[in-house]
Amino acid sequence: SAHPATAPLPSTRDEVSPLLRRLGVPDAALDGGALAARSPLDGAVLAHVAAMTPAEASAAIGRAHEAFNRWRLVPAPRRGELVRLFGEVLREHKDDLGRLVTLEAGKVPSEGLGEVQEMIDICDFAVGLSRQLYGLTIATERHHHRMMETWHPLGVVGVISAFNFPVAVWAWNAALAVVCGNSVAWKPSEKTPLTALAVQALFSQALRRFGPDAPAELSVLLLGDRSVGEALVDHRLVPLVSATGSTAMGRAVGPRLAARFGRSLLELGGNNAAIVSDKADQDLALRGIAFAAMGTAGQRCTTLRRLFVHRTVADGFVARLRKAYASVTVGDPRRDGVLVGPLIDEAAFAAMERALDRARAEGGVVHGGGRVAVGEGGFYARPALVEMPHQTETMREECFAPILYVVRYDTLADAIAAQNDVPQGLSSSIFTLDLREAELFTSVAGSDCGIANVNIGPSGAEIGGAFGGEKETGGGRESGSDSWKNYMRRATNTVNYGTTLPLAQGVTFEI
Ligand code: UN1
Repeated sequence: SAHPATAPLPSTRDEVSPLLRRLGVPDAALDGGALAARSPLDGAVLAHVAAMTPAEASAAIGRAHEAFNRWRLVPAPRRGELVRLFGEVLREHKDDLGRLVTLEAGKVPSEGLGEVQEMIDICDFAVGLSRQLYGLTIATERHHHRMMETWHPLGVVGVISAFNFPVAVWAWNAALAVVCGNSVAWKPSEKTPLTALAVQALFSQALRRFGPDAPAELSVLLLGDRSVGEALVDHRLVPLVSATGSTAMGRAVGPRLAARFGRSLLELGGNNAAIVSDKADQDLALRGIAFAAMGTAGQRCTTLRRLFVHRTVADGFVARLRKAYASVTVGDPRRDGVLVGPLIDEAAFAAMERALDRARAEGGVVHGGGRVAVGEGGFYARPALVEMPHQTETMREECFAPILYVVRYDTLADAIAAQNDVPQGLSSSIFTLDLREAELFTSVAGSDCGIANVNIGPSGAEIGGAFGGEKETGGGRESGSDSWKNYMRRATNTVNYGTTLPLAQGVTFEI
């Protein structure tokens, strides 16, 4: 329920308890633990949940491995039935879980609900997928032989998720992993343990509805600090870890996994750009850019951070953008009309201030920015639009806050080159009505990102496509398309149904 601008709001702590109860999180899980769960809305401590030790995490992973050994034998379409039931449970609890996302991650209500909708969507996708885990049949060179591919599950799939998509990222991974026959071990962000507990409770509900074929520990939750994440990454019974977070996190996780030949699926930093051509529909561009840059308070990995505007239209367009920036309502997301909620914590706000200071020193002109007073405990920032003379070093780094840098360009080739000239490669857009420009942007000589859009912003991807990016973004693809193959191993099977043994490549070997 939304609140008008002036009416007093209930404390986040009061609001969260009945929500958690309805979501099935036991009271005992919320008190006395070492990990404080806070709301970014007001900084209040919502609960103290128990943090695991690395040894406890390893033991839980062992139990998930036992669960995998049983689950892999359940036919895939039956496994899909579990995910269908989970989607049903999510639909029943969408409002409560969405609200919990608002309270714990600070998203505005439509984005909190939108995140749960993404979970439901990936469940639907995975249910269909459970009947489509297709392998190829391949022409063999030999008589009376058949060659084919079979896809098998991997084992315990580790999931490390970030605070900014505290529930959907797990679901993109888990829904696919489970229909593929894996179990899941989840290390959520320390900043969002409550949503993780709620999701785990909802998944357990689906397991109970499914019946005795479903192992109770098909999904285990590993709450705790970095050492728990390390226990997951180092565990020899975890063949794949899908990790979403900063490039720094990926640099720690990737090589550590590689050292034991574990697989990684990395979704790391984005530093996403959009190009506004002189041939753009400017109204459409303005709306797309405003959401992509300011939505989620700039805390999506797909958030728009760099804007390249054709010099001939830049003055007018930037003036309109400044107006949009000045008019957007920043505040407690539970209030009517608020589009931009808080940053996750004080450190995020400090990082934003530092980035703006550096941009100024590089010749940038900053519009907006600074703290907005909303109660006392939360860190609310006015989104900043920063006119830059050219693409500077500060612009090459991802700062997880609502800062949009604007640079003017003369030729599309220059704009594309500048867009690509950063270490990250997640998402990108062009706004143009010119067919040649649009096609060039999506061509091999265009954007180097995993996502390249035309006439929509870089954020807000649907689950149906493969999601992820290149370079320091980590190269992983999750969610739709054929991402499921990441959660399985491929076996090539050659079957001889003849009575002779012809060797490949014409080799003879008579005994
Ligand atoms: C993220 O920020 O971790 O495209 C992922 C989007 C969302 C995914 C964001 N579907 O913005």
